[in-house]
Amino acid sequence: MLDADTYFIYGFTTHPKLGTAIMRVEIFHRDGQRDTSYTVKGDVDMPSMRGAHAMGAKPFVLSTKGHYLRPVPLVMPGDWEFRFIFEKGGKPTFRGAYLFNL
Ligand SMILES: [Cu+2]
Repeated sequence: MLDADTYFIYGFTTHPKLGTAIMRVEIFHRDGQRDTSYTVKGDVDMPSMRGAHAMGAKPFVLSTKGHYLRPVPLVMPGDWEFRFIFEKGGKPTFRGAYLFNL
């Protein structure tokens, strides 16, 4: 939940494999209305090689469908971590991390 009335869903658009995957975030109000007022940023890294693959928190691009999309280069097999930052009005309001294995 981003707040009492707002939630998000996320996931790669296709099962991630070596190469470039696309992380997708969608934000909804409880009534089902899409919310595109947030800025979503993300970064990816390997916890076992902290810093080796990080690029800094880069903004997702908002698609015409209201999907937040960010390309994620996955250059090695192993354990990865994607970190999310949700911002509203220029201020971070939520941070989260997603662990996955390649
Ligand atoms: Cu690595």
